[in-house]
Amino acid sequence: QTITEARELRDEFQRFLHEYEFGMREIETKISILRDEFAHHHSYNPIEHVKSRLKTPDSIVEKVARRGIEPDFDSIREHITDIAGVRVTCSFVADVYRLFDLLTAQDDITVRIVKDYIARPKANGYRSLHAILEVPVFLSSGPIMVPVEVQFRTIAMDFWASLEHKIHYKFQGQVPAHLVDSLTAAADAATELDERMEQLHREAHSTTLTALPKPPIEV
Ligand code: 0O2
Repeated sequence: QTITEARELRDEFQRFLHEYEFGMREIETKISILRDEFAHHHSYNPIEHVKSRLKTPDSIVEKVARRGIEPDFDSIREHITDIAGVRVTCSFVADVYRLFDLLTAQDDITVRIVKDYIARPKANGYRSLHAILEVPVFLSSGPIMVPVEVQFRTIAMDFWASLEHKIHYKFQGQVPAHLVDSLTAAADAATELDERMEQLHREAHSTTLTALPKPPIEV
């Protein structure tokens, strides 16, 4: 292979990754507009934080090999849909579904896959709402549709998933049984906490000032 061909391949790979970065930015913008609109017009912020990441070239190569995908750009585009990822952490489960509904109702968004691990948690207790969304990106050569994996979850789900991920990584997938059991129990506790916090939030909002006891009148 000549140096020119190697450079062409490098440029093509950079263009390939840029497509995902632009798609990710489109989704980030949509989410930040929703967040600002909520804050200004509903005096409520349903989003705690948003985190985005692009899969590293190493991680893409590893997935291509693990899944037996043809190592060309078209096959990777077709089969790997989580190169761009955005994680939206909300306060409550109701906010997770509200955000999902608002984002997926937008005309330019196409919903490719939805995996509701909140309605049906994974065996280890993992909960989150996953969606592969396609968003248009307008390049100088014309528009393209870019898939972005959006994960919606609550703070409690995020806390659990982040610790589980670290434990999984530390034991390279071979997590001792007693830790697996503890993690599953912790996932149940996180679910209960989500329910109690949401209930509390609803009660606080349905309690109007007039329903509160009046402070004594000072004379
Ligand atoms: P990262 O670094 O977060 O991107 P696959 O993508 O092939 O591994 P699948 O079935 O296509 O799996 O996707 P799925 O089930 O929608 O989940 C993929 C992503 O969800 C993972 O990405 C994690 O971010 C998260 N996830 C799924 N299951 C678990 C779990 O049991 N524990 C934790 N902590 N996270 C989970 P990556 O690529 O593994 O990692």
